[in-house]
Amino acid sequence: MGKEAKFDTLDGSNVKVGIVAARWNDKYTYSLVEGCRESLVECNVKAENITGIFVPGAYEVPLGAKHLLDTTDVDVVVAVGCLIKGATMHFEYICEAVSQGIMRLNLDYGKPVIFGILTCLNEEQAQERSIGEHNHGIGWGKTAVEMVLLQQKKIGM
Ligand code: CRM
Repeated sequence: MGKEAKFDTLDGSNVKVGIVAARWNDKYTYSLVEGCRESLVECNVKAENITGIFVPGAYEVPLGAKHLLDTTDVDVVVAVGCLIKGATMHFEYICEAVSQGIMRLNLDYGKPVIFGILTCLNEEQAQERSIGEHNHGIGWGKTAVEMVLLQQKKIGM
């Protein structure tokens, strides 16, 4: 078994998805959102069932995700950001806070919040993972649909 589910096993026609994305490093985050949207469409998620919002930076992403969970009827949120290490400790603090914040939402709400945050040591790593055929957003869209179907017991092992 591969590490990713196949598109034809993921019927997202009744799945409602929220996407919250950071504008920091928008060259990468916008491409990640596009990849995510494309894979949602490939899983038959309807355009009207996708709600997207932007927030300033990755640090704001967990609160943006919480906002979607509180104010919409989404089944899942894809949390998108791109952190690139700079000269200070800022990167480490934000990475830790964001990953903790996103896991907390998963367990508090009992709904999947997909960790779509790139934590890169340099621009090259961000580029490789967000633009072109290795756009990680594609996998995050599929993961979102898979987790909802798992919760709805529509797919299993
Ligand atoms: C990001 O997504 N955000 C970055 N931010 C912004 C941060 C947040 C602000 C306000 O709360 O702190 O929006 O998420 C950064 O400030 C930095 C700078 C890091 C540094 O070395 O000065 N980087 C990012 C980032 O890479 N990605």
